[in-house]
Amino acid sequence: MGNDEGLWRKLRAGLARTQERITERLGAALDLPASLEAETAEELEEALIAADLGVATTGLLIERLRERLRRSDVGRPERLREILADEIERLLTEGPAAPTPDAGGWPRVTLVVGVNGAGKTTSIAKLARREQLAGRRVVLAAADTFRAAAIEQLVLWGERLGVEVIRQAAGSDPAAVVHDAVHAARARRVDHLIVDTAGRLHNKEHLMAELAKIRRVIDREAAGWTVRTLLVLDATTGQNALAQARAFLTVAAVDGVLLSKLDGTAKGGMVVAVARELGLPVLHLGVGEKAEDLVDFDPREFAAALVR
Ligand SMILES: Nc1nc2c(ncn2[C@@H]2O[C@H](COP(=O)(O)OP(=O)(O)OP(=O)(O)O)[C@@H](O)[C@H]2O)c(=O)[nH]1
Ligand SMILES: [Mg+2]
Repeated sequence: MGNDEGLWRKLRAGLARTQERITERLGAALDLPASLEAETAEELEEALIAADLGVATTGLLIERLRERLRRSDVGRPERLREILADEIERLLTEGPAAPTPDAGGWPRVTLVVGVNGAGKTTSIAKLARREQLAGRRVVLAAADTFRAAAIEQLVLWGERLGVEVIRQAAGSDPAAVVHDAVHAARARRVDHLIVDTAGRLHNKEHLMAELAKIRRVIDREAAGWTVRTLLVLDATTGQNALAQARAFLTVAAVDGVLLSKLDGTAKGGMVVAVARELGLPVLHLGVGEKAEDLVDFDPREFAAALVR
């Protein structure tokens, strides 16, 4: 599904704070014909680290900019801004080809994981909306049975969107909810079953055991379906989100990341850090609290929006 121009405008607006932070430090330097004076390089480095690109990635980026500028003595007055966007795009696209959001066959199950408050439930509503717009049938499973309010929140989204939510009482076995949901999805010939999970359980072992149990039920009951685990990370938590992601990766295998709350944070560089430092493909960006506020990730658009 192509990205709507309005959403990219929204993403650019969302990234404005990151972009301002980068450009206000560098001012005119970014618009000069390519040159990287020591002072500019230092400012740029600070700005990129402040945007949460990560120290290692920032170092690599500065190194590549220098090298590129050394080589580009061909006389074409490239602006530093363009070269920077180019190199950020390169950082995001090198390495093994990232799966696109719709790669793999249908029907599919997406297990949505992430720590408390990361934006899982809201993001599920956005993903459901995205599927509706693509003409696909979707069912949601309220497998975060840890809190009654979590179930209610998903049910409310289901009512708003006109999407069925499979639920049981709070405190029931999440794997049993998923079992029911797979059967409901099959009976209704649904294309995509999206599963909400609890971010916090009593401890890491408990969480790991629960996710593994859900996964076993899916593998058994939805044999032959495409199964994806999508990790939701809150961009506003910066480097802390990376640490949380690393912890999560010890609990469950993850296929891709949805980075939420990119609207109005100055930490847009998180997208680069997730891709580089976790080696996980970024598939979607959350840019608001409404069901429409989801953008499929595009490295070129993103890099341009970051340094504009
Ligand atoms: N601005 C903004 N807010 C968001 C975004 N995504 C989620 N939120 C808000 O973040 C808060 C937490 O979102 P939830 O979807 O409830 O997060 P969760 O991971 O399901 O939380 P738990 O169920 O408590 O683990 C809510 O107030 C959402 O409206 C986003 O992309 N942008
Ligand atoms: Mg939730």
